[in-house]
Amino acid sequence: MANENVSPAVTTQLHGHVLVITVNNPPVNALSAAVRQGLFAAIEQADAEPDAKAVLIVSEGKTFIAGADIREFGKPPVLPSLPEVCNRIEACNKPVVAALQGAALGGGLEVALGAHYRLALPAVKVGLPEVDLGLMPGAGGTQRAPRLMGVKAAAEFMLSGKPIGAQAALQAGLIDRIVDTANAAASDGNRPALDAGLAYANELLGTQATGAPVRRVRDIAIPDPEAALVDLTALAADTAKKSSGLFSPLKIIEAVRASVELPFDDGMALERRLFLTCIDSPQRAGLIHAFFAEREVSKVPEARAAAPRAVDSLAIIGGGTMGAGIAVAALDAGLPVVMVERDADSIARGVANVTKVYDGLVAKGRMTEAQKAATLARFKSSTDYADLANTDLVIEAVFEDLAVKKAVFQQLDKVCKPGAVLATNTSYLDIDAIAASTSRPQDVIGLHFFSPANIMKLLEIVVPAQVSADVVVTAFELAKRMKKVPVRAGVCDGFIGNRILATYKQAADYMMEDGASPYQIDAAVRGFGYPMGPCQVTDLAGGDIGWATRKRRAATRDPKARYVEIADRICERGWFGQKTGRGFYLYPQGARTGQPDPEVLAIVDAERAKKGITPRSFTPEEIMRRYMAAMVNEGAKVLADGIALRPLDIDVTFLYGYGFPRFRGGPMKHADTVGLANILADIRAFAQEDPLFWQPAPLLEKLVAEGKDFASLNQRG
Ligand code: 3H9
Repeated sequence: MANENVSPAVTTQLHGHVLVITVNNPPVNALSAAVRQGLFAAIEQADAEPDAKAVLIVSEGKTFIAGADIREFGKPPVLPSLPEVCNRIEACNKPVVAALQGAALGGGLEVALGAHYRLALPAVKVGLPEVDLGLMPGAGGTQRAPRLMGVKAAAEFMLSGKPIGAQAALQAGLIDRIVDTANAAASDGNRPALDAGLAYANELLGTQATGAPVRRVRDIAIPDPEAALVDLTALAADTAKKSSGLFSPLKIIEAVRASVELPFDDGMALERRLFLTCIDSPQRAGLIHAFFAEREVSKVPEARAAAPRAVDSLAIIGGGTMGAGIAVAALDAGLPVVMVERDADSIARGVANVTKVYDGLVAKGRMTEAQKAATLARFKSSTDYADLANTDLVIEAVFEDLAVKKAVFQQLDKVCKPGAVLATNTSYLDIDAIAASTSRPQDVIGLHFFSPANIMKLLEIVVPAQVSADVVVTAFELAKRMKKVPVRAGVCDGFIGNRILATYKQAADYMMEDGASPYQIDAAVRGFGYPMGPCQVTDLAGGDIGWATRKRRAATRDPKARYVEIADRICERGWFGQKTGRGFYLYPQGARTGQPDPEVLAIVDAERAKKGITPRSFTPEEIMRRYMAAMVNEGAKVLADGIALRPLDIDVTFLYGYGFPRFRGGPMKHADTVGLANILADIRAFAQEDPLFWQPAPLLEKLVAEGKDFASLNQRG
């Protein structure tokens, strides 16, 4: 029988007595309408075709099926729905085998659970990651997985969202067998899943005189239902505590509970209802926005214009916290690294900073001594710039001072080979000026890592005026190797993240002076979904850092601008946060969680009295409206200045560098959710009190006037 297209994305072909259904919907075989329609029609065909005694579902490409097509969510539904497709597969009266390769995720795994037999290639990853998108499995996963895996294990699998490998899937009962790819590949070139699937289907047919039986997961009894309900109650209590405001985790437990308490079809109906409430939740919109945004950030104009330079060696100038963190990130990416410091003592400290990280990993059992030795074998240290003559990419991470940095770049200009990429890790200095201090500004770029650089995912790639496109692309490539999330930024004081941060911290300072305590501000920010409030972050990072910046900027500060001195008063007492045992909070005996400090409240009171301010009260909602209005307003200015390419670049910056709650999608997505007209109305109201600080961004005014949102500025590639 010839290959038949049952839909644009699904074909069928009879191989002997096995009807092979092939899904082909690049790049990841997401279950868009054409795939659902095709699968449904193909099963109908299988039931009707007398020559077909068994059915095999396989996919083209690297991935079995990555799940529902998440671009369709929020749009009008197209039939058949995925649960209908999975039920139709299960209802097939001929045995259906699913042959999994690559990833079988979400709806992809649910299709496989609708089949009667499942085999997998050894490298397969299976998972129900819907929770990461603010969703729950919605095509039978919550009803079928518990029947195969056991209730508690299935609930935990869905709550974690983490995929598991073939062995674990076999042990959990999610798949029936793992195929030895060595044999399968030998039998026929590049389609091991097809070969293995055909072999399995024929084997099933061969052993049964009457044809192989269909085995439907829906018919499996839930093991030990009473114990399962006790487990679920405990899991629900634990999840309510840990899921910090997330909507879908408790819905997952509710649906799994239905698998124990209700007949299968009623459980499916409840799953559908709960799934649709998740689809309607703004958290789903925020999390799916984050999913696409973190993939879009790498699509920058330079990527279309140039290829990356080869980077086989890397050097770091400076062995402080930042330099050492970057060195570790580069070593972890498999690169050979040279660290350069100005003298023997400094380089010894730098090397110790790097070694300390690996010692910690060994102590925690996350690395063996042998692995540590192998990693450190790629790490060299030096006090001589001449050792950089052959290095492909150099990252400067010295003291944050323009003159010091320029001096380093002049040295690099002398010793580095032509074509070497010269990067600075400055967090706010003028990179155009640094580039201009060399004879090769086309090779100079900013790589702004966040501390600790070996842990934090964000990397701002700061693009000065004269840098060549291939250097920008090289930086993106390096970010990928280092498993960082890169965001393209333009040159200005603070780039995207720290520039916006400076503004909303100011808004927080004003509220503090006007009546909100540091503890109320932190609590409101945590209530919004951040892991920590701004005063806690200051205490963690060290209050002296911001203090130094404020002192440096004092001379250039607009004398008309409001300036709050509370943080200065705290720093003047030597209270720099956790490292000194007190800051905004008290940290008795090295405690990591701070306690409110009455003396800090007294300082706040004294500052208010000094300025004649009668404190007023702020609700958490009022605090967040001001905090977010300041963030969004500055974000709009950053966009208009071309510092960020698109609103989504700002979103990703804050998700990965500043702890912004992912379920809100980022500050610009959040602004769209709240409504730009509402944000602008707030800014105009606040401007009555302080017109200098609360100047509405012209871009925000324009979007509101045109009835548009920030999403309209996110071009998708
Ligand atoms: C679900 O299944 C709900 C059901 O339970 C119930 C329904 C009723 N849809 O990541 P990559 C795009 S919820 C649409 O760079 P990789 C992606 O945007 C779903 N598009 O590749 C990118 O596009 P572009 C549960 C998708 O090799 C391109 O494919 N499933 C989808 O690094 C390549 O992606 C998940 O949550 C999708 N589902 O990683 C799995 N997935 O080229 C989500 C990807 O325009 N997907 N795209 O930038 C993944 O985890 C990874 O994509 C995967 C491949 C591991 C599969």
